[in-house]
Amino acid sequence: MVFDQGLLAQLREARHVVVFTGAGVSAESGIATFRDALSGLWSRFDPMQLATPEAFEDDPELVWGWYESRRMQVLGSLPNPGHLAIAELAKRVPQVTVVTQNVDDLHERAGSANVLHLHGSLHQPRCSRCAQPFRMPPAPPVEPAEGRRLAPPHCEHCGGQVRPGVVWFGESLPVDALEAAFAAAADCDVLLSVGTSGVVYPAAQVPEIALHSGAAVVHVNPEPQAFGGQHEWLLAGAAGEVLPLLVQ
Ligand code: BJW
Ligand code: ZN
Repeated sequence: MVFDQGLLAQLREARHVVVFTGAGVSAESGIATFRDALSGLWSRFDPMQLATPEAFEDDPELVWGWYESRRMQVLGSLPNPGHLAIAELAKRVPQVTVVTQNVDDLHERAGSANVLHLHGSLHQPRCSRCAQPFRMPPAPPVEPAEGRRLAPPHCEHCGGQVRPGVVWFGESLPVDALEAAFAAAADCDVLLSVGTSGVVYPAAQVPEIALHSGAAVVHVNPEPQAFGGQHEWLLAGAAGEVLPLLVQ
């Protein structure tokens, strides 16, 4: 793959790079995306039955079982060359801020520090009543398979049902992470938008803010992305192939 020399120079001279990631960066680790036509989770599951607070109220066993099966899958997966290249970038640029919409911990396991998680984490469940964090036992009594219902545990403080620590549709994003992501986007010289469809708000504002603040925005995605403007670029390909070449 041949990169534009102007783009490479901007990256080399950048003072602050934001890497904004979505499900596509974890696809090569074997974690399904949401909206890919054949393999995306939303092609097989109804988000309104699984990823809303109402869904959890209506059928906690269905929702908890689904998230536990996804958590188990992440625990059995490894960071891929895309995650590793993002961690490597931090050694070459004075400041790198990783902003992810992903609920896995593969950036951290690849070595990225201070990752901003806009949509929470599969690994930080909390009480649905009093919001206290819940410490998961090392292994579940029954390893949940896709589609298996599982009763959520109860909070040790108030007895409420424990819920996944992710952000569902209609819920607010964690204010501190969102504010830090917006501030980083307004400050950066280059933003790499990796493996995201960019349709879920307010997260999708992050690259928009960078663009409006004069940064170069580089999309890394095997699918064509709708964009325009002289400060926007598309590097067409899989994150695990493009990023190691870009960062070398
Ligand atoms: C590769 C690849 C490879 C594949 N390499 N790339 C403004 C307008 C319209 C609607 C709204 C709006 N503001 C708010 C809303 C409502 C809603 C929303 O945005 N809806 C739109 C979808 C229409 N937003 C919300 O509800 C948010 N909350 C909110 O706004 O609160 C305020 C409020 C309160 C009350 C009422 C109204 C508003 C919360 C959104 C939470 C999203 N949660 C999810 C689930 C998390 C838990 C879980 O994991 O189950 O987050 S949805 C899902 O989408 C998940 C993701 O983080 C998110 C983004 O998806 P992502 O990462 O982009 O994945 P995909 O699959 O879409 O794309 C993958 C990409 O990778 C593709 O482009 C592939 O081509 C590419 N790819 N292989 C590189 N190897
Ligand atoms: Zn509680």
